[in-house]
Amino acid sequence: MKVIVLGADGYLGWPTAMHLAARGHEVVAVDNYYKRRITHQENRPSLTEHMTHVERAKIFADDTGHSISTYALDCTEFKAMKEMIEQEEPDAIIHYAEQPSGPYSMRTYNNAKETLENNTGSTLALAWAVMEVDPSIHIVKLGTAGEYGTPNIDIEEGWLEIEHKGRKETRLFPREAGSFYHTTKILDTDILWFWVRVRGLRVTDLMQGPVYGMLTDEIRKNDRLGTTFFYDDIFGTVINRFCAQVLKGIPLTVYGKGKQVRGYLNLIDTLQCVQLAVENPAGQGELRIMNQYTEQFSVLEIAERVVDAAQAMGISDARYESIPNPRIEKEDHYYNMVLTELPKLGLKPNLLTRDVLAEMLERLSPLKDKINPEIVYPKVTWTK
Ligand code: USQ
Repeated sequence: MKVIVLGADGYLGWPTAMHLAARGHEVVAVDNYYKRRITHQENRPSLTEHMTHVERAKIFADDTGHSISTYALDCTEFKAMKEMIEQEEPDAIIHYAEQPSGPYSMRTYNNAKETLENNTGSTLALAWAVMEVDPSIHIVKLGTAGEYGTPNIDIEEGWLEIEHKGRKETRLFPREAGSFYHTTKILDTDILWFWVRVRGLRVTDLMQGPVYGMLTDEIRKNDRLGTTFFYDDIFGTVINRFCAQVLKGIPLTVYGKGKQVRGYLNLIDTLQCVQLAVENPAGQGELRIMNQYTEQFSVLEIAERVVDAAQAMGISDARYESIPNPRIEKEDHYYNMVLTELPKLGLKPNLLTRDVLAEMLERLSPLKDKINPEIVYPKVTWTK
């Protein structure tokens, strides 16, 4: 299949581009370096050095013979997006081109506005361009499990059958996000659902939990093809942060009680899931929503696993501590996200074992001196 990856310079986008190309798909990688810009502006660069997607595509082609064509293009620019899609005639477009950080979106009015405009703007430009060029192109949007919040009922895969005053209806599962970023993802889903209903687009929305890890088949073969790794308070996600913290001798920053539960997955499972979604497209006129994670953990369970893996490697002072929670979120709650669709399509989970954590820690170890303790402790709070 021919697949365009929007946001192909990023943590998930670049590994996805290589993964699909290595498995025989024709890949077009698109990015405007927005994430690079904001992470540098905030003095929170990736711990791993990474060349641009254009440079990495050249190395990948030299190594493997699989060429990936590249564009440096702003996905909120409708005209440029439309021309690129017209030119490339893809079967599917994977949409990662979004500002993905909750803390960033909560910091200033300008950060909130930028997140809103970038995320909903790119989604609308994509939907409209697909409507004008070819509505049979399958849009695969990376959504987030954070759209659902933490309801006191099981989280179904996108839809909920409701019985009200004796009548039945199936509606989008109620959404209640925990950050302004997550709220923009709810709006993205609504934008796509509107155009599915009105113009019969073909869309898959993947409700993904926090991702961890840095190694994929392609990256293992050549370090220079590596992806980004953020451990800081704004762009880092919890498992990656804890790995960097434990190496630097910083007690792991458990926010509040640490009983917050989410569904997590390894980077290589994101690649599996996205490949399964692309190769098994949604129907025309369908908004297919799939929950995307492999294991549920509380923050405390994660902290315990990271401490255990670190101690097994001889880091004897590894420990965690509870710090005041900078976010407004439930710290002790019911959580059960249904997971049936992706396993039905063939997802084989790679779990968060001691070996997996040990490998991450070993891989990060040579970068220990580059870890800046000044950007670890959270500075953005939800309350001011
Ligand atoms: N947490 C800690 N300590 C830390 C960092 C986080 O206890 O040092 C807690 C948070 O309070 C939260 C949980 O860990 O309860 C997850 O936080 P996170 O920062 O790893 O993830 P989150 O902000 O929810 O967002 C990340 C990605 C986002 C993606 C989302 C999936 O940044 O792009 O959409 O994971 S989900 O969380 O399912 O919405």
